[in-house]
Amino acid sequence: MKIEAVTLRELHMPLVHFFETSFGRVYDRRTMLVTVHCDGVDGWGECVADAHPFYNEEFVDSAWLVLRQYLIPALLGKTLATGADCVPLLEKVRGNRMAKGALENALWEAECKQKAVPLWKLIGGSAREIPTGVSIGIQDSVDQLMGKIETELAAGYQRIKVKVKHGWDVDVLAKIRSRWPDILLSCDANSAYRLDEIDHLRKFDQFNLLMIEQPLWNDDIYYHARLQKQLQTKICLDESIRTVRDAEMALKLDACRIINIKVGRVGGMSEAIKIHDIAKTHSVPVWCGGMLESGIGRVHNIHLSSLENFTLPGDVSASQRYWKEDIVEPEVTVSARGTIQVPNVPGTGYQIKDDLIEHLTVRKETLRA
Ligand code: OSB
Ligand code: MG
Repeated sequence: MKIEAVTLRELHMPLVHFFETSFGRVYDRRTMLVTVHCDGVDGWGECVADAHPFYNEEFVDSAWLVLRQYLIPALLGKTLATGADCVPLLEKVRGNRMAKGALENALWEAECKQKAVPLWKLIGGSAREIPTGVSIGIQDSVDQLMGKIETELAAGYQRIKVKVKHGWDVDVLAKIRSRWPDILLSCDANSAYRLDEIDHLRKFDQFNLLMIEQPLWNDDIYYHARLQKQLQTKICLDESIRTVRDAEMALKLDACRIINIKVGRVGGMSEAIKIHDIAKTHSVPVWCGGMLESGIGRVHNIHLSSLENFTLPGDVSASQRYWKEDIVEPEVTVSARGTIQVPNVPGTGYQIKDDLIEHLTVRKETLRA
């Protein structure tokens, strides 16, 4: 694959419903797409960085800059045998994993199209369909949240995850559990708590949660290990796991008993696969997280989730939960059993809607070799 040119795009996509986490509420998504043009084949990747550096350090504008000034120039004109071969060429740039991941995933897509194999096969997956859940943000009222949970359960989703923060946690979980005693339920704090709140966090144990996701600092592993010793509920790390070394440290310290893998957060498919593999050797299950992706990132998440240790339902839900119209066709749909089919055709199994993408694009730049 000769990398002849790379196109960057920023899209503005209004969300069907606002999404609120412990770090704030969003009504729309500023997202970034990367297209690699290689020997007549285009591969697409989505940069999952947020509009603001609140989930982690990256944001759309920083990713745009680092891609155009450093990452894309490091690849232009190069001939690579595989998508994964870009990783050492991008290594000189520290961090900026969401920016790197968009580029790497675009190259994996170009590779699977060129080789005419399904993406899941190229990455070593096996599952024909994947179990899915939903992540439900903080709402204006508990009644509104209960209504949403009802809708998602009726749609078939296998696991409900709710966002928690101070003032929206124990009482809310108690209400959910009293109405639905047996559903798979988890919560995500996005780093809202501190270690001195251990007595408060121990109250979560009464709800038989599948996990509590990222209760403490976004960059911490050690104190999560201290917390895990005092909680019955399994800790799942999201923000803290940026590399396979982070995952190894967390597993060895017993800082988490479940890992959320986001392909963008860890810098692309190669690192995501390594984290999947190391968790498997520790018998720790993983699941695929989401970042309110458009169809392009969502489709990569679906293929990634076909690896065998993705045994828990992911945050990979149907397009229509997020967008009035998604930028891929067919849109991502979920069966009444809460599963998504992994397309078994060459490439990703989804087509890009060029006209809609053009319509949603607010910024575009092509860099050529
Ligand atoms: O922590 O998993 C998270 C969305 C934005 C930033 C962080 C997170 C999330 C989600 C949404 O939980 C998952 C999704 O539905 O895409
Ligand atoms: Mg999370």
